[in-house]
Amino acid sequence: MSSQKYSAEDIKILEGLDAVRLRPGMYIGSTGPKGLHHILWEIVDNAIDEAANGFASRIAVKLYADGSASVEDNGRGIPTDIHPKTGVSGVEVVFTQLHAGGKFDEHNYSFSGGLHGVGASVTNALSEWLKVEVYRNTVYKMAFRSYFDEKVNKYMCGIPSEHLRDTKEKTDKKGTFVHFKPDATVFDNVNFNFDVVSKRLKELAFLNKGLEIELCDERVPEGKNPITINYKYDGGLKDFAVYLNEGKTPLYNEPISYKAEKDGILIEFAIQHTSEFTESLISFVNNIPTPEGGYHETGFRTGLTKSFNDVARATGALKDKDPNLLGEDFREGLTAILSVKMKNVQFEGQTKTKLGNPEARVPVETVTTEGIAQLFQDKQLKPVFDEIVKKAQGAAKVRLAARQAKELARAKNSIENLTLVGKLSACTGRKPELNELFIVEGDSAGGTAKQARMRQTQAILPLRGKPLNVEKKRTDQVLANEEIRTIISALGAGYGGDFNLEDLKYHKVIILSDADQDGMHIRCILLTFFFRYMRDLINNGHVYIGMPPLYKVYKKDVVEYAYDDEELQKKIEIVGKGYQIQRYKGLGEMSDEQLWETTMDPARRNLIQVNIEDAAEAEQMVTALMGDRVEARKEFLAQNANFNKIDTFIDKVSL
Ligand code: 28F
Repeated sequence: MSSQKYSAEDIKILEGLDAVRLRPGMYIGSTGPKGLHHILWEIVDNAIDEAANGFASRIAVKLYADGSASVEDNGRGIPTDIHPKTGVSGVEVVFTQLHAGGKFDEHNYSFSGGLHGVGASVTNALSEWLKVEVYRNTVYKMAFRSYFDEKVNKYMCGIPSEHLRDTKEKTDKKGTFVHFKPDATVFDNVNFNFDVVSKRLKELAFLNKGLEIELCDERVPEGKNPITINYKYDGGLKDFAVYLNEGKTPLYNEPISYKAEKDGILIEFAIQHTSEFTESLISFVNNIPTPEGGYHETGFRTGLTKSFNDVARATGALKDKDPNLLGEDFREGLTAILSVKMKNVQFEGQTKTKLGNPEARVPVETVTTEGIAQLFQDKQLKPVFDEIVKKAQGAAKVRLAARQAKELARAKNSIENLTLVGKLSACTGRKPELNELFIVEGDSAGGTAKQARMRQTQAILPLRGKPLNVEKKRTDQVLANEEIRTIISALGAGYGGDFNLEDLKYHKVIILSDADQDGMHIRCILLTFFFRYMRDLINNGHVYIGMPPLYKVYKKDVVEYAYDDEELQKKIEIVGKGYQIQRYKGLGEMSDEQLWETTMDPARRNLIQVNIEDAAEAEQMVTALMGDRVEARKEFLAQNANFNKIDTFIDKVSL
């Protein structure tokens, strides 16, 4: 691909930038935080492409105090020559023509491109201004801006304000620098979120072995130094696996990895088993996370099962007469990262994060099988494969024992189920789409909620004590827990591999717990449980966190509620002189009327929808909070000392 002549001529011109400003959602999904970050990713993606093609080794991202952001790479620099047909420079084409950059060109072998894959021009269209510098012996500069033109009564966007010129200023640098300020009239909020940006850059550094990515945040209080972080992982996906397994106990020291191309698809994976019982597979297509899975994951799982069984037979752990082990046996405690790069990707699913290309399955399966077989040839890896097989045989043993126990208990079980559901105050309505299940902390709050609820559509399930921390438990132990079984039977849709959304009896599952440490813990345990055993419930947006108010501000018959400290100040002003404040320490302190008004009434309540798009992060949080490593938990809690911060678990994953 490097031998290919590739200049301004190759760019295809399709549409003007007005269309983007007219309908931002069509190009960047939304004008919320996701869309805002999307226009940064478009620029970062181009720099990543340049690096992935072998021309750049370093990318620097900077967030400025004025709300602008810049990205710089040390690649070849966007072509500055003039496009013969249009008479404008390559730089101008890249930033003013939609679909520029050759991404949609057949012969240009580029894998990059996000959900919308529309390129840097979209960033320009949605920016107040955008400046480009190209370093090729001398410094070239160009600038664009967006403004309302009163003469034509029209918003002009991404208009060249300084045409590309060679400043003749000498430079040793090579590459491209792009600096832009998101248009505040387009986005709901123009603050880049440090956590979101740093997390994604770190992920990109893992996915692009050896690439150095620097993040500098200058938005610090006066007198403070900017925050600078450097990411560079010479181990690539292996380092990613080690990172994901922080706080867990690996079964072998170094992850194993493999990379190959098959039928035009580039496939790379790294795996490392731990002493945990759950599986965590994190997959990517063209550097984009695919938490909903898809054909690449299917191929990968099948490939692992096949090749590990071959390994088990080759080592003699499985005899001719023995049946194969199951995929789930080999995946117990497995942390795996799968990265696939291919053309013409189609994303499907609820959050468009599922790979819908069936042609990806077989090549991934083949490469996985070949990869494991080849790694197995390496005699030094013998102890690694022995551990993997041993772990899988242990899992199979438990699986068989659990099945026996289940069969024995079945008769008894069906009777028990009846009494379990007895704790539930069901609703009378028969339409699951309208029905809501409130899982309420404590019997007393549960009682209040029963008084407060709308019988037709709202069911109440009080939880006595804490449900089991499911993170470290095997399925049979989890199912032995009464609180957990109550939840499973109340929802009516099964669990684990048998979970079936179609049987779900409540389309909103609302966790209602106190705003204190205990409440946070219960919330975490429940989310972990749903994450592990009913992930589709979360993926399809059925899980919510109810938000009871923290304060009541009142005077005679004026009553206002505040859900956080900031709001409290506003409410105090509304109520005015002579106000009184009640701080709610728990749900139990509210009357049924108050609970209804503030927390349960669909017209007035605040609900946070839990939307786990980011399995990697949830995985980490869950491990830190729920795992048995006290140190990791302490560290996490120290960093998130304010218990309200646990909402980052929800905020972050729903951004
Ligand atoms: C800060 C963001 O955008 N880096 C980029 C290049 C390099 C080339 C290129 C980009 C040419 C004809 C489109 C250079 N030399 N960082 C970036 N680095 N785009 S974007 O070419 C764009 C194509 O149509 C480049 C030779 N070939 C390509």
